[in-house]
Amino acid sequence: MKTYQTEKIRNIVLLGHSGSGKTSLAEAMLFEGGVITRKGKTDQKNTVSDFREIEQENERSVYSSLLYTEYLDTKINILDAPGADDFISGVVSSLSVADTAIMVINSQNGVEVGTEIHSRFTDSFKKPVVYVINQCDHDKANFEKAYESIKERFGKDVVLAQYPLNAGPTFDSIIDVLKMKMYKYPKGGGKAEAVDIPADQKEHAGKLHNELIEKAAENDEKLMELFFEKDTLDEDEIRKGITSGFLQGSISPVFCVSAENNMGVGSLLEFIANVFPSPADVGPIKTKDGKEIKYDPSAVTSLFVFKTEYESHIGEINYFKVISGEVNESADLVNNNNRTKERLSQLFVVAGKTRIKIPKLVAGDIGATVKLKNTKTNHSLTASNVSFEFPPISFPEPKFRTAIKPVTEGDEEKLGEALSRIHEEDPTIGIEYSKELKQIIISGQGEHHMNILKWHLDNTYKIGTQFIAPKIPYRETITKISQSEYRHKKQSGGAGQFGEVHMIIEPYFEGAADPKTFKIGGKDLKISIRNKEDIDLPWGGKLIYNNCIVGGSIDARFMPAILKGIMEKMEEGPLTGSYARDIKVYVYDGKMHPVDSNEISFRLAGRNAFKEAFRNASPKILEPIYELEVLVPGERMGDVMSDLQGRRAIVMGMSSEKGFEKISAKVPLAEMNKYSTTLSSLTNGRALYYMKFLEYAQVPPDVQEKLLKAYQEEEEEV
Ligand SMILES: Nc1nc2c(ncn2[C@@H]2O[C@H](COP(=O)(O)OP(=O)(O)OP(=O)(O)O)[C@@H](O)[C@H]2O)c(=O)[nH]1
Ligand SMILES: [Mg+2]
Repeated sequence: MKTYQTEKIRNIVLLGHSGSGKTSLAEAMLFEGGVITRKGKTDQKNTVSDFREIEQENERSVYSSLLYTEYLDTKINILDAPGADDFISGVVSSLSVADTAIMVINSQNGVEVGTEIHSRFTDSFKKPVVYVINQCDHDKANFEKAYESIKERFGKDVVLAQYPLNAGPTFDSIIDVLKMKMYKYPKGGGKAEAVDIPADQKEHAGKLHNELIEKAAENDEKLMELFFEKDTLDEDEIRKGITSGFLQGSISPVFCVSAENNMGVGSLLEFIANVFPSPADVGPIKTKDGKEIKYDPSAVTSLFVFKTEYESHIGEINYFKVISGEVNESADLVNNNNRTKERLSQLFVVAGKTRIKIPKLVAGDIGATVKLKNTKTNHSLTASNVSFEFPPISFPEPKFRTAIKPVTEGDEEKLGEALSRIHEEDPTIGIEYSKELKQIIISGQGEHHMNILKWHLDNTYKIGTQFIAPKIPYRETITKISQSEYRHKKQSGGAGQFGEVHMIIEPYFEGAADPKTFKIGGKDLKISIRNKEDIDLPWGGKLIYNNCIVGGSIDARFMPAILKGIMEKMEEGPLTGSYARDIKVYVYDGKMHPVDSNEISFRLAGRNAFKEAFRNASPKILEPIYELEVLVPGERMGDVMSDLQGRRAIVMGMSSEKGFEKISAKVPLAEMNKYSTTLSSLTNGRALYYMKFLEYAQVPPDVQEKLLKAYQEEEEEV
């Protein structure tokens, strides 16, 4: 293949609800461009894009695929994203490098929940969107209804560029209101014959033509003047107006196709080549430190890796977009994220699993390379005379968690390696080896997502695993002041041990002043703080350690040992063995022995004094609370609300947003096990939700009771 120049490159991402026909459209685009000579089908497991075993087994896309086609001397890089919500990772990484999004709409259903989800991402990435109503050949096709749903949901910038004359099983003609022609397709699709618009459609087509002109003119002052002058615009002027509209995000044309029968695909490709912005048209990319890098082939070389995938026999394949300059085969670049040198010994243009070697890729193009040593998703590589980094893609937070363990003991290390690879390929999967919970916690977008992960462990990595209920990272704290004195003394044989510690503990609140006196046993106890250590605990919250020793009752050199003892108990709280937090400790008195006092003695005295004080300070268990946002179709609101009430949720607000009712709530993590599965079944998969850690809060008394009991039973078993 030849090297395409920046102006001759288009980068598109295919988005839309699962089953709308993205993979089929990609297949037709490759066929029309002559990249393939036979068109595959998803359900026959032979498309270029769904080449992975798991995709063929499921008959749907799971990961995004990079493909390309060539049309009108233009190279079109196509990223075919998966539609199912669980596989959002492929949508996000693809959008980070695409310059325009094509939202595929199923003509039977119009806007669906997948359309909604993906449009949230096109909004946040600020990418222009074109709507393609697919399956116009389907016997349940309803173009008008689908178009109305787009118009209703996405509003004023939506404008028709085409419409089908006879959507349904006899579909063969498209009226193009840009060119004011009708395209009549032969049976089996392919190259259309351009004919005059039939007389009975002329008026309707003419009206739509004017609407398109007005919308196109809106985006360019000069075009607007021209339009007022001649009361119309020619084809090229309309195209120019639409390109400007794309760049300003103020126009979204609508097309119609049948991907399956290959009708309308050629004219869509023509529009992509002629009207979609090239990387040269789009604004610069900002580096992490705010420097602007244009898609300029004559500038210094830089590229951004947006996806890493493993393939057996080959290893890691890194997919990248050239941001500036040119990348040549054998280029020596520097990975600026870890300052290591990388040689790009081979460059590829990619169509699914087919990789074609190419000597050079220029700014704006997308390709792949293999055998890099230390490079992964989100890394930036540049020529060695510069050292900037592009901001990483921010992937959505996981919202489904489970614990996993190998079936065979001893497979832990193998499992660890496999999981970290899986995370590299799909950054929306989180992996945490929790020392606290003594579990491997994996998290992702939903139950289906986790099942796909398990499939990989079974089939790709051949590691038998088992999902188990994930434990909750509880915390412990105290709710009132308490005092304790503890003497550690050991005198049997050899050197003795002696240490005595008196302490007061009280709950920590941000900004609260330190008291000067405490009432202990009916008496006022004066204290003065001689040294304060303000410790941010690694598991969240604070420990404030105050040395209030007067008159040298404990040597300053023993104070760190006492703290060590306290920390041991903070790490394994007295109630349930969970981490403790938000406590102030005042060590105000004690005793030493001239010979027997040493560090161990004071560590043990500190630890036990703290344990005793903790027990008497009305200790409480804290649980993680998450902020939850649920978007529900109005008619399912009642069911979703009553389910939330059963989960101890506190509803903070309700509002309407873009066709959904939005519920904001605070909810304990402990009650959210498998929420995505429940929500999906309550709403037929039509709801969305997001959750984020918010804070720790005290559990209600009945829950505390249950947790204490469960911990005691667990301890007795050991
Ligand atoms: N009749 C008809 N069926 C179509 C058309 N396009 C796709 N299909 C069918 O719709 C089903 C789903 O198509 P895909 O292309 O796999 O859909 P997708 O959008 O890639 O789905 P995900 O990968 O799950 O996001 C397949 O059975 C296709 O054969 C079309 O134009 N007409
Ligand atoms: Mg697909």
